[in-house]
Order: sequence, then structure tokens, then C-alpha cells
Amino acid sequence: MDKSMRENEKPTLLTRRQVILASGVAMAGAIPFLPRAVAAPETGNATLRLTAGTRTLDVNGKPARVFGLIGPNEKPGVTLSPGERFRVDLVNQAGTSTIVHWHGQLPPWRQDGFPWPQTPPIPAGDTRSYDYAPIAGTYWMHSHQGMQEQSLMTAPLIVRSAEDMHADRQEVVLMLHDFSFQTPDELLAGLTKSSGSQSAMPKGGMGNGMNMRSESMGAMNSGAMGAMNMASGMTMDLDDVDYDAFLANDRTFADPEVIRTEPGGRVRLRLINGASATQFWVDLGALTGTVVAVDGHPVRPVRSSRLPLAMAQRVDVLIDLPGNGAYPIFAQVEGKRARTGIVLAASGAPVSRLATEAGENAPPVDLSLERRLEAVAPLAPRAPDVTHRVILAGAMAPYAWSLNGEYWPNVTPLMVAPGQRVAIEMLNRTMMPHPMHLHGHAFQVVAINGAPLTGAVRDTVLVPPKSSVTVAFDADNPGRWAFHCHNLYHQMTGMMTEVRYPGIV
Ligand SMILES: [Cu+2]
Repeated sequence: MDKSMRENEKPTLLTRRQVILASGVAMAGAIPFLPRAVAAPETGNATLRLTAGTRTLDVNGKPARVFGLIGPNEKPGVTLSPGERFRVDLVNQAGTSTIVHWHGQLPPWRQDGFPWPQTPPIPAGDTRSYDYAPIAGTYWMHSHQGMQEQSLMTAPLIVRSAEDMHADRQEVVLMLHDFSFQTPDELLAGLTKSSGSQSAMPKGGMGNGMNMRSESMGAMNSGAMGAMNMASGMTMDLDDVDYDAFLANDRTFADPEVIRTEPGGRVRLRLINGASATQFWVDLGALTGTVVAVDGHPVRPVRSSRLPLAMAQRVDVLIDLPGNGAYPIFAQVEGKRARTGIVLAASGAPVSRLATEAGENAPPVDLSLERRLEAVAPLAPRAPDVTHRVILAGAMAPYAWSLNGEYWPNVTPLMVAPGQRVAIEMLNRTMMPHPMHLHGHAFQVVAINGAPLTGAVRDTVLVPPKSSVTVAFDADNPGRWAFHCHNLYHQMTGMMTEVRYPGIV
């Protein structure tokens, strides 16, 4: 057991916010002044065992050795009942050191699962314990060690609310991945080496970098991207990596998961983009859904049947099936025809084979949904006490990405102080989209390209090429917090910094 984890259990160290979050859960046992009614939750507080290990998937008929995060009942990840604490023993049976981040959750910083010097990775064979009050919604977990995330060291983290339990809706989790038979190191080397040779030989074209570039430019010549390209006079870089497959709940669309729906056909679809370098358009096909939450946080209902999903983002969609048929849920890769997905099917409904490619390339994932979102619980109106401007820079050749001209780990922390309202203005000077994620806080999207909005509260926001997005949050969780692009290859080549509170050692 890591000593640093234990200290967070001491009630004397709890902030008022944590006590509020803990109300109704077992921490009450350590806080004698809470009413007895909340002191003994029915959901219990058994410690859940989560094993980081390896497993073998079948991908396009070939065996694929990948990592996995297997929770209770041999299911991937963790699902918590309302009021239950995130009380987890993470057992490292992966054969190598690891550390797992609870993406979007707001634990004390030493439990965030980031490899800070104060919280080093868990050696192979060791166990580390976590215990914090979770926030309800659709979250996920992934390794923050090296590039293990690309090798599927990822899983859902679902925290049910009391409302979920009363809603009488079937919960369906759809987690997306990108997959390659190459190792992540080989994929990264392909990006950095070929882009280097490309820059040295501008008339070349044999390297991966050039291939990808011509592919994305090819995509530009059709449909919406072509129109956008002509309108803006720019070309955009998409899809750093040429993947072998795209997975939905670990399966390809040639052999999709078929989820039998319950009578009445009322579904809450929890979409998670767990891919390392791929953004998707989720297409509900014949269905129309109602978006009710993004990144776990409720938004005012928005009707839609096509949902852009940037890396690491989640969307919760309510769907009422119109009949007793089979309804595919497609997830198409931006800039490509490739797609994956699952099928929702009433009991007994025949499920026909589905084409693994769409008729045309999908456009780039954009902010069309983001602009329509409005938080159910927005920040209290208040001017920022501090505004950090962050320039997103970099290029495909040479392949390197930076924040304010700095490359992780050689960065200047963005300092914030407890009680401050903080704004971060992100300006993307590149031709790539960057899904930016802040650990330990939920921020509100407050401006897009300088136009103010009362947008969603979330933890990951897309900053499209040549665009700006401003987010705001209240600095209420002292510690050291990673702030980075969630494209794994951008992060690995430098696109990460730190949001830091004073006095943290
Ligand atoms: Cu990026």
C-alpha cells in the first residue's frame, strides 16, 4: 500500500468540497457529525479489485496480445453504484510497471494516476490502493505510463447516480479504440522518423508522414471537407497513424457486439472515445438520440443523430428505439471511410451483416455539437482572477508538438491558487486538431474563437486547427495536475504541461 494514498483517507485532510462530495457515502463512518442516515449506505464499501494484466483479442482473424484492466466479475473497468466510494486495489499483473489515471474524476492529486515523482508507477507485481468520493457519470480509465494506452490499457469507469437508478433505462457502454499490430514504439518511430526524412527530402513521399498527408488531402477533395478546404484555403492534417482496425467494445465491425435491448427499448448509451489518436463521428443510423451529458457532466438536452467525439471525450445519449428491429450504432473515423460500432437489437430481431466502410469519408470532427451545449450546472458568473494563454504549436514534419513553445517534461507550470477563477485560452496555430484535457478539474467551455458562450462543463475539449477555445474553472483541488493534448503521439512528443498550485512538494 502506498503511504501517500493512505494519507488522503484521514478526515482531517479533507477539504470542504470533498466532504460535500462524500456525503451519503461510507466516508461518513469517519465523520461522526454526519447524520446516521447516511452513515451506512446499502451499496457497501467493499474494496474492489482491479487487475492490470494482459489478454488476447481476435482482430481481423489474427490474435492480438494487448493489455487490459479487468474489474470485478471479470468485466472491464469499474461500475459504481450511487454513493459508493471509489475504493479500489489496483493489482499490477501486467508484467511491467504501470499507473492508471481515472480520467475526468476529481480525486486528491496523489490518487490521480499520473507518474509524478511523488507518485511513481506501480512496479510489476505490486498493488496500490485508491479511496476517494467519485463524481457520477461516464468516465474511463487508462494507463498514463508510456504508451500503454495504445495497447488497450483502458476501460470504462461508470459511476451511476440515483437518477440513473430511477430512470428505468438499459445502460449500454460503447467504448472505441484504434488498434495496430505494430507496437506503439514502432508507430511513434514511424511518425518521428518518416516526418524527419520528409522534411529532409521535400520531394519524397515514401515515408508514413507523406502517405498520411496525401491521404488526408485526398479526403479533402470530397464532400464537406472539400468544401471546407476550398472555403478556407487550408489543408488539415488528420489521422497521424494508419491503423489496422477500429474497435467497439474490443470488436471490429465485421463481428460487432450485438446488444439485445429490453422490452420498451429505452436505452442510455454511454459513448467513450478511448482511442489514442483517432476521432469519430458516432452515427445513430435510423435512430435519433438526446444528448444529456458530456464527459460525465449533465447538459441541457440536445437532439441529434450524428455526434462528433474527440479523443478521450464521452457523450451520454438517451435513445428510445422506435420498434423491435436491429439498429446499428456506427462510429466512423474522421477523414476516412473506416467505421466500427455495435448493434442494438430487440430480442429475436435478425441482425444483418454490415459494411465495414461507409460510402464516403467522414468530415473532420468539429465543434458543431459543442456550440449547442449548455451546462445544467454552469460555473457561477465571475470574472477570471488569472488567465493563462496557451499556444498549441507543432507540425507533422518534423513530428513534434508543444505548448507555449515548450516540450514536456521541460515546461514552466501554469500556476493557479486555491479560490481563483482560472481561464485558459488555447490558441491552436497548427493544422491538426488537439483534444485538450485537464486533470483534476471540470472546466466550462466559455468561448469559441473569441465568441462567448455558456457551454458544457467537461474535462476534454477539442481545439480545431487555426481556432481558439477558452475554458474556465475554479481552482479547488490543490496539487500537481497534467494538462495535455490527448492525442497520445502529440503528448509523447511534447504536448503536455502542468497546472500547479503553490506549496506542493
Ligand atoms: Cu494534439
